[in-house]
Amino acid sequence: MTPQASILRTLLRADRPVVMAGAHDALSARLVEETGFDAVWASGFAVSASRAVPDASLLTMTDMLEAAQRMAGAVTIPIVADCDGGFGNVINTIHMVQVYERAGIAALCIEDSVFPKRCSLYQEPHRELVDSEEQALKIRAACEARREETVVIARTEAFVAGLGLQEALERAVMYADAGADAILVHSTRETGCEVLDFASHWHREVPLVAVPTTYTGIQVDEFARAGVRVIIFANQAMRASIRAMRETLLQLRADGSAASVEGQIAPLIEVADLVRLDQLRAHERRYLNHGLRVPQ
Ligand code: SPV
Ligand code: MG
Repeated sequence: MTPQASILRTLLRADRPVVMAGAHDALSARLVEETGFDAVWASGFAVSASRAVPDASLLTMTDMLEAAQRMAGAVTIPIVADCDGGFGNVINTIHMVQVYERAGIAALCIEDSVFPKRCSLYQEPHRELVDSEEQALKIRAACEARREETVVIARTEAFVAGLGLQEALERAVMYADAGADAILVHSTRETGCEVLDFASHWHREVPLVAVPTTYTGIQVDEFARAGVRVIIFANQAMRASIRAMRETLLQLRADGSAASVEGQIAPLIEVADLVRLDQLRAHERRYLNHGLRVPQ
């Protein structure tokens, strides 16, 4: 049994919103945990960016699993893995559930984009979705493939594909009937109108999840009041790191001295704390100070 999956299930039943943040590697996942988020979103967009490729099914399931697994190794809070469309058809999805579950990932988010996918945030003239019956079967198969309490989140891209509220609701109902533990309704509008409208029409117990990347003006509490129980800040940390690295590098290039950036970057002690240098020191004291030497 994955304890993180039961932690997440308890959070989903709780009386307050569940707030997650996206990570792209173990270090960013640890920052997500240290800053008090409930869970880590292993973002396909961010993991792809960290490998300097677009979020377009260029990385394999193994690549994505490895990234999520590294995150899981660095934190105690649940990892919610962005599994795109299950990395293929229903058979690929079943295999995916089995390997992700064995890796201790608490939750899997499966969307109705066709393979190869294009990130929802990319402008696409014709965005195609998997047929709703086929996708519902995929969700059912994912749920049935579980041996543990792994949370299955079904995500619909109906709004992103321009198919409107009715299609979004119909798909969400089908996915909930297929056994999904939560429904992620995605939207890339600049206002949260699609998601809030959807929430006002959602009368099932199955909790709703939103990813407010483009509709930035809505507070967590406002989402919660509207009936959206889970909020994912999917890529802000990764985008912040790009800005910070670029500015620091530009300054170093311009000034030619490390002093020019020292005051604006993480002090070395912060890096040491993040990588748990104290644990290394404790192990050295315990195992290397009795005649053993640190290998050179
Ligand atoms: C991700 O973070 O990879 C997501 C959210 O799936 S989005 O980028 O908006 O598609
Ligand atoms: Mg994604």
